[in-house]
Amino acid sequence: MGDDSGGLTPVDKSRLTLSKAKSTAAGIPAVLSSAVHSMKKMGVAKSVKTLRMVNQKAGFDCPGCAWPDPEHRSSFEFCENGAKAVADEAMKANVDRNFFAKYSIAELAGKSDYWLNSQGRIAEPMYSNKGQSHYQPISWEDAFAKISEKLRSLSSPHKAAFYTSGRTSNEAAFLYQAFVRMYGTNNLPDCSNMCHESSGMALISTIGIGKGTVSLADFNVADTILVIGQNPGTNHPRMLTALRDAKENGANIIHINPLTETGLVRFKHPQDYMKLNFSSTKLSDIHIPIKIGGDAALFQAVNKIIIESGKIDEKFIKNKTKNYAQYQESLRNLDWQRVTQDTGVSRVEIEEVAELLLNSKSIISCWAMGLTQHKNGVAVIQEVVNLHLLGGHIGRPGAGLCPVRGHSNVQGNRTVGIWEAPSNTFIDDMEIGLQTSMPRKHGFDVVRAIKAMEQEELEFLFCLGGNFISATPETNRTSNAVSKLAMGVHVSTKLNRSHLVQSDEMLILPCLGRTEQDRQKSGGQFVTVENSMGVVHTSKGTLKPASANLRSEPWIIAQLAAATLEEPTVDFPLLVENYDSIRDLISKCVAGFENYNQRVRQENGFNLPNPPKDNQEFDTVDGLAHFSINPLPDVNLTDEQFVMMTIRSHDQYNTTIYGLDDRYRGIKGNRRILMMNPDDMLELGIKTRDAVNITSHYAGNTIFSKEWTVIPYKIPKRNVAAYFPEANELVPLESTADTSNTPTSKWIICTISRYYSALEEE
Ligand SMILES: Nc1nc2c(c(=O)[nH]1)N[C@H]1C(S)=C(S)[C@@H](COP(=O)(O)OP(=O)(O)OC[C@H]3O[C@@H](n4cnc5c(=O)[nH]c(N)nc54)[C@H](O)[C@@H]3O)O[C@H]1N2
Ligand SMILES: Nc1nc2c(c(=O)[nH]1)N[C@H]1C(S)=C(S)[C@@H](COP(=O)(O)OP(=O)(O)OC[C@H]3O[C@@H](n4cnc5c(=O)[nH]c(N)nc54)[C@H](O)[C@@H]3O)O[C@H]1N2
Ligand SMILES: [Mo]
Repeated sequence: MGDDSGGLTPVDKSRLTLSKAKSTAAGIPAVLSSAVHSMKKMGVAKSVKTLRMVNQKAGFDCPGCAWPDPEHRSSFEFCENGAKAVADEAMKANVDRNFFAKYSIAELAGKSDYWLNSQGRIAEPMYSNKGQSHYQPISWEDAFAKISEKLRSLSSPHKAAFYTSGRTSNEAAFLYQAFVRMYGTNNLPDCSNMCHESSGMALISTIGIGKGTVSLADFNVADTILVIGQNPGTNHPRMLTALRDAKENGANIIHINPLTETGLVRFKHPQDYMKLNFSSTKLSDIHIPIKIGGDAALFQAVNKIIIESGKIDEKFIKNKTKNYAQYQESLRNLDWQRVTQDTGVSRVEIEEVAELLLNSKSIISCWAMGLTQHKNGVAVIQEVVNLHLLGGHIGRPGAGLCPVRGHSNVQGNRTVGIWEAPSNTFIDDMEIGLQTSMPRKHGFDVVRAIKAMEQEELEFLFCLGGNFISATPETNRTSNAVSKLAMGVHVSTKLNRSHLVQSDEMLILPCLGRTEQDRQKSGGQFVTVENSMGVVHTSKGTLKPASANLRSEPWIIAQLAAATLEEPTVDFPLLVENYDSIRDLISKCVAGFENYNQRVRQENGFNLPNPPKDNQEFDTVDGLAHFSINPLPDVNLTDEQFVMMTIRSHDQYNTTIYGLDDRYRGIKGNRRILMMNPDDMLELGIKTRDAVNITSHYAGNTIFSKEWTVIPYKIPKRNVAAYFPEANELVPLESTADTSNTPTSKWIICTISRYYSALEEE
């Protein structure tokens, strides 16, 4: 393995400038930044009109993230990054047949992600066959004919895989999984596999539901809120409003993160500027600068202190939980020296955190990728669950678990069946609702799908959104695997790298985005989505579609199903004439969606059932919540090794790069950078802006990547950080979390050496 091409992600560079990381998030710079972004892309009038519809009751759900909307909304219910996401979708459809005639696929592959995205919306369906240098236009009809012919010709339905990225509506996701299962496979890998899969696994096994247990109102009455492995200032900016309100109501906030992360230091609400209130709120009371991977040790230590203090909820533990005695026993001999070594945090600091927690009447724990993308992703989240079980901090006002989801409907996608490992109950209900039989054998998740492509067990990949090549690990290896496929189909809004790594035949099908009007035979349609807190509500696009040749995702799936399935028991195209019919079918097939059409039209939508949150009930095998006992992970590094986390900058949405600046961290103009502790730099004799090579190591294999620019950053020693997706070439495909199989994108063991340019070597 390993080549020295610098990987498959060409980078854009302007001049790298460095400044001090910001201490205050949002405020006027954020308002300005979003205004500039949207106005550049949309023009002033369209910007104002569009941004006023974001997250309003009659408008569309922000495609930015899954954070819920408050019941009493302001006219300004979006954030800087939501505005960027909206503006990005509202671009002109310049990526048309002329564009593809001008640039060959090879030329496009040489462009950066930033350049690709900034070309505009894709205007019409495109096709390329093996050996062709350029994409050619194709009619929708011919596109479906080609795809269905391929699907019908495969020797088994299991030779095909169907990926989903989490922006898809409930209506599209439901139809999609119904089609795929009627076709005959559960090969439904999705972005969750790389995201919150560890959360789902940890929560199902302990509290009986794979979702969080709090609502927005709980933030107002919580005593203490933990924010663990998450950067809300950049990735969930509207969460800062909830944290500020919580703080004003007296909550303490504890931030556990190797980095300080701007939003959690100080926060100014953009709206306060409108009211001329210039004060900012200090958000986190305690910041624990944990070493990457140290969280399990931290939580075991905290839980041990809580148990030994005797301040536990004995009644809850006795009546509602299992395995407490074993858990207590497992912590008896916890090794403090190991704890302080693994966490990089002193015993005094840990005791301070534990003290605050054991005196809190209600605790909320929020987390994101800093916990899930680790080898012990499931186990470490179970340790957070243990904390909540000790104090009965679940299913009461102000208390509960809060995995903060990423993509705006990723949670809804799972609820309506996007899962390669469906439960028998789910399939039973689908079979009854659709009067058909469906496969039960579990399918491939993302990592297994890539390996199956490598082995030529898969021949066909359909992607409903997303950017498979750039989001997945080990870019070179994954690209090689994908190029072995007979056909790749991408339903997309914007051009991305996945369109440029060629399978034998390739199709790009351009679709409507969340912000655009969707008209079907019966008239204008809305879709529905589920936010991070289990509320299902409507979303209705208001903008004129970027091109007349775009189609809605439900329409695309329906046409494909009609062209492919022999004798479907439902008339897919008829369902799409009026999305109410799709929702009626969901009512019949998926638990919790009774009277869907009626309930989703209520003012704030409706809550899906959530037994732990609603009644402190746990839908596990024995009806009890489970304490989990997990050994600490091995986080030892040798003298030469570093551990790298791959994180998001402030100017990107996953693989969509809006710009080259990471404003809050003070890093501008270059994304191929490596953040390093200044003491480590001194030890290695590396100066600011020196170029280095990075080699990642896993199970005896190495991956080499050259020329990364080092910058000093406040990060624990021997920890380094680089940006996703540039660093994905270094994430080993084999390195995944136990049980959830999520790539360990926050734990990449690597070594670092000086890079000498050809000139220097001479
Ligand atoms: N603007 C914008 N919004 C987004 C996205 C985007 O790209 N841009 N992406 C969306 C998606 S899909 C998702 S999943 C979310 C992602 O939201 P986040 O999870 O906030 O995203 P990351 O940048 O991956 O940040 C992970 C954080 O975990 C910390 N961390 C890393 N390793 C560890 C560790 O071992 N322990 C602890 N305690 N912390 C650690 C990092 O320092 C970083 O602050 O955001 C969603 N929202
Ligand atoms: N190293 C590393 N890798 C990671 C992560 C990490 O932290 N580090 N994070 C992981 C996480 S949390 C996630 S969720 C995945 C994200 O993986 P994906 O969801 O696959 O990636 P995105 O970048 O969100 O997808 C962007 C593309 O989606 C398309 N798109 C946008 N809107 C729409 C729409 O409305 N409909 C359709 N059909 N297409 C649309 C556009 O063409 C755009 O180019 O990446 C994962 N990969
Ligand atoms: Mo995600």
